[in-house]
Amino acid sequence: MTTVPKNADVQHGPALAALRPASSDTTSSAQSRAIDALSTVLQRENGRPNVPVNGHARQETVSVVIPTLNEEKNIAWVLERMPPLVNEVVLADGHSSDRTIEVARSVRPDIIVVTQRFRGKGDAVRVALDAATSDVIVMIDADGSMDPSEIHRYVTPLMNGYDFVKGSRFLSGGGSTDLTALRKVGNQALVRITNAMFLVRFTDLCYGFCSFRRDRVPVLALTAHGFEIETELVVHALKANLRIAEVPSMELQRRRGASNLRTFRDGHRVLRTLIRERLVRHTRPVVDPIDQRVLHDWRPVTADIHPAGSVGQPPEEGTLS
Ligand SMILES: Nc1nc2c(ncn2[C@@H]2O[C@H](COP(=O)(O)OP(=O)(O)OP(=O)(O)O)[C@@H](O)[C@H]2O)c(=O)[nH]1
Ligand SMILES: [Mg+2]
Repeated sequence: MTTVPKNADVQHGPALAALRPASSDTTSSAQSRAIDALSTVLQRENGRPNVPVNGHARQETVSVVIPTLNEEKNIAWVLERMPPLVNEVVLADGHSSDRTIEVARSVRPDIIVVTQRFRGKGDAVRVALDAATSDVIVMIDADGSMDPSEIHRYVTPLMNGYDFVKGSRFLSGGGSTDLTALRKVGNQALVRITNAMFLVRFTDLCYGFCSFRRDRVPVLALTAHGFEIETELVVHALKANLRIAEVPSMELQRRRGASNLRTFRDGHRVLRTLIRERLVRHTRPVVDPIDQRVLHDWRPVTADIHPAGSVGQPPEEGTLS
């Protein structure tokens, strides 16, 4: 049985940090390869294989969640590149009018397909999270702009003490061949606003490649319907005091088909989310205020408990206790 070196993050943490320059816009494939190599070592030493639970070794499992809206030309590329560490794929479809689901099932027959209730990427993600069953969730787009071969970067930090991992196109080793000048400026402005509002130092914001432990989903308390889900995930992770890591990621151009994002409409939704989140202190109210009238309408307590005097009395003879 492989033993788990408890201090592996201490051993390798400085090495990872040394590979990561303080801030940079440049792309360095050498550094990216070095981070990947180190991730592989971490994975082998104290990653997924053996996590002791109650004295027994247990394998951690990984679900990949993919929102899709008319991605029949791209979904096969994504599914074919799933690394072996992925146990489960959940596809959350937005009532695609093309053959997205058919193609997905033909490439990966064990895929779990759920159909979202309403509209928008956020709604789809929330439905997919209800269906996922693994310990770790990785969220990835279906248009081929995010490379599944990077998934291990999102899983390794979770095995080393982090709760939430977000991809960044602006860390050394990351980059984008997809961002237009307008979107780049808009994203950077939103990053700066987020950093100023929440006193953090993120390098990226509007990017949906991320991962987290499934047992953290309740504290993430997601409500977003559209593309602002990515912002809500990050801000709620911050407010819930989760330990957050950023890893470099290379964004590619969507392979085929049209984007669903509208720069100004969705940028505005992200900004509104940030302002609302800054004004509301907690992700969820610590105390639920219950109105007296509501209390009056609820099932009376006497329906559920023994009548006074019956508690502790022995059952009558001949009755089953
Ligand atoms: N289920 C579902 N998926 C959606 C919806 N809108 C977008 N998606 C998916 O969410 C992912 C991201 O959407 P994109 O349209 O690529 O948006 P984007 O990546 O921000 O924009 P581009 O960079 O232009 O591609 C893709 O996998 C889409 O298929 C939706 O309403 N429902
Ligand atoms: Mg895209």
